[in-house]
Amino acid sequence: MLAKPQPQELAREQDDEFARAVIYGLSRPQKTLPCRYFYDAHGSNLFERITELAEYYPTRTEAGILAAHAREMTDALPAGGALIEFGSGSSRKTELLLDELSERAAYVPIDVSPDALAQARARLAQRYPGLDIWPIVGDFSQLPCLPHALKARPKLGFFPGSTIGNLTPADASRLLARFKSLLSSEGRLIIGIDLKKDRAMLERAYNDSSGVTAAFNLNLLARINREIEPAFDLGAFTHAAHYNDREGRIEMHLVSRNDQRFAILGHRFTMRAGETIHTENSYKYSVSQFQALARCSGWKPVRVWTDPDTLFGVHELA
Ligand code: AVJ
Repeated sequence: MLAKPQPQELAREQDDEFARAVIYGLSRPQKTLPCRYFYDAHGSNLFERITELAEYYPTRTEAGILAAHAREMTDALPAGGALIEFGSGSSRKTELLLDELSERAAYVPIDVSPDALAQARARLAQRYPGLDIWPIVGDFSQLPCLPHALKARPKLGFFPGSTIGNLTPADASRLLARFKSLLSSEGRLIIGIDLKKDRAMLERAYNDSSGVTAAFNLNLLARINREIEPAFDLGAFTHAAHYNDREGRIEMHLVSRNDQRFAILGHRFTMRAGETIHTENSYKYSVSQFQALARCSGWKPVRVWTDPDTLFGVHELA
């Protein structure tokens, strides 16, 4: 019989997974690193700072849309229902919906970080004393099982922040289909996605003048240095972000300043001056493009709310 893994072994397993993903990504012709590893404690702080930048419009614009239309977004969920949030993090934006829902619904935040869940739960329990909170530690993309007591309830999914924009359209469609099976046939989904717009405004949002996005991008290498081994000279890389018009996405890269070599756990890598590590995609969708993607995934688009400048879209799918 296998012994139950001890916490230390679990941590080791996660390290191994990180190291394996890094070595795999850096071994490809176009070097890549998965963007989910941006969010260690440092990276999460840097991302918080990004959301407050003048140039980074998505977070505040989406919050404005949620605040203006929370009543409509939640009106389809009957009393006794459950609001299920995928990748809830600090659950800040959720308060805009809970202000309407807390008297009649349960809240199920799903997140990989137990700390973030515990903090959010403590804050929400204070603010909404009657709210029934069922945190689930897990990766929303791996479709955790809902507690039995929740399965039969009417469900409203919530996936804000344009997080789905990190996925290719094919992967995004698969994720939407998985959400559909978790939320069952009567369920609805409120999902935020950044809209296509003028290239200059998009590129400003990912090349801010205070260099916070650059620090966020470089933190991926700093994290490898901290958690795997000190492999990178951070001064030998620069941040670059550009809009790829053909693919409809912002791409973030780390550009090698010169010819260099480095090794990670005995695996040797070389880079030429100007060669890049592709670290993130952030896809942008017009309203009709996103609705088409939703339809392909088995959802019916119901309503969409945007801000007055049509920078960001919040969709209701049924
Ligand atoms: C959290 C994925 C929505 O793509 O805009 C912000 C991440 N990267 N600045 C985005 C991000 C650089 C963000 N998402």
